[in-house]
Amino acid sequence: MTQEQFIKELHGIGAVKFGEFTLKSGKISPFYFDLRDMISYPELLNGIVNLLVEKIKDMEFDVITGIPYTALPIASLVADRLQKPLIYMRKEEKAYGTGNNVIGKFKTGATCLVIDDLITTGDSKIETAERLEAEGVKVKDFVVVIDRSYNGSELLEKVGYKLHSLISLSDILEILQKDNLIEPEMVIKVKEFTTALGTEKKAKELQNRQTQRLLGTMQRKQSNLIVSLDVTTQKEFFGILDQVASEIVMLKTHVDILEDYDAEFVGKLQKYSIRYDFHIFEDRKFADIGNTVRMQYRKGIYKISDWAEFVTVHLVAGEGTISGLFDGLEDRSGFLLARMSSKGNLINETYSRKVLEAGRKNRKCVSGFIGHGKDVTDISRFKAKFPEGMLLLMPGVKLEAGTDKLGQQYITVEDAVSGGADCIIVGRGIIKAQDPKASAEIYRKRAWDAYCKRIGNLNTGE
Ligand code: 5IU
Repeated sequence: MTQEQFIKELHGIGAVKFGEFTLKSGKISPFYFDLRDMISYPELLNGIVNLLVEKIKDMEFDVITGIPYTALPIASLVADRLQKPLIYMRKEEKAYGTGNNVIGKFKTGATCLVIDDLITTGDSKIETAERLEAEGVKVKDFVVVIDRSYNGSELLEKVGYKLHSLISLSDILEILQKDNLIEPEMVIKVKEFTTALGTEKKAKELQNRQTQRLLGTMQRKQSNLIVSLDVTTQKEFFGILDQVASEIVMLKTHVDILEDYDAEFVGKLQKYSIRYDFHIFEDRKFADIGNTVRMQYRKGIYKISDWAEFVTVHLVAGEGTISGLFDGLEDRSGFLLARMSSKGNLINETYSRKVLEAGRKNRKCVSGFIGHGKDVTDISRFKAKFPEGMLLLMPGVKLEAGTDKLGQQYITVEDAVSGGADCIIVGRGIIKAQDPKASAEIYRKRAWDAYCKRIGNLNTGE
């Protein structure tokens, strides 16, 4: 069987599908590969074994394995053909390194060739290799049927493994397109999707630990809502927090607004943040020279750096502000003001661009930017200039567009998020509502739906 025939057969039995598929993460993928049924087509199975044997025959190894379930029957046929011993790992793992997780006989230190059906990111291959190695089996080569990864082979190579594949996603697209088995529009969709996958993966590698934590919390809580709790007494503060805590990914504070701030405030707030799983974000808008902001952040009555994981930073004084704030501090990160929501603010295009550039240069302690825009197009264009992996937080958001009497300008939740906001910051829309709890629920749901829609169409997960 040639590679071309093989691809067409796979397509023929529905092992390679194109359309709209909802992944476990909720994201929508334009393609779906599932090789499980292949074992029921003897001719196809024979073809794949031939292709694998051809690929493998000159490699050096002592034993062979397939990752259960899909690849195990295939590996056993290949082992038989090459007259090599077969072993396999239990799917349900016992304790690591007890020697009980591998079924079959092998000498400790034996080199094992690993067969699998697909590779997506490479992460699970590395995990498999580590599990095998913990049982005394050495891994050098992986052979997969379909490589649908963005840079799986590079990733494996970095940690000392070699990836071989029979066909790649682009082989499949090429063959199916040649015979009009796939629409050109679908080919474009798939290509865009995989590029986004690569971009997303690359972005993840670029994000600092605080950004990754924030994104993790967003997924756990299914929330990209930040509530801005601008009130003047602790009673009001915790009264509202009680109602909104379960809905938010982050709480934005202006600690200096509180008239009755005391030594207990911070401890109490931190208890909430742990219990309800949200981050603390002090909107202090540090703007002075490095030496001064350093003291403003760490000293004084508030000692903000002790408790605020994220803070806002103006870059008007230059990059020294960033160094002054974050040098020598771990697990702290800033959001730089790249645009503001208030009418007549003095930030122009050039300033905004320079802020984005400074963020790129200071990734270790910058998680993203605060920004705004007049409509979806304006926001998308602004977001397009962001350094990879950086987040956009957007204030000036309400259920309905409008303004307040002091120049605040609001756009809707949907416009903010579909344009590119990763999180929305909402103050009065929630805290002045009749029922802050119900209101926070509505904002969270609307913002999260819009976020999933945007991310799902552009990017992919596993
Ligand atoms: N905030 C803005 N606009 C900005 C920046 C911060 O509104 O450009 I930078 C703050 C001010 C307030 C909150 O604390 O976000 C928004 O509150 P309202 O949703 O109540 O307008």
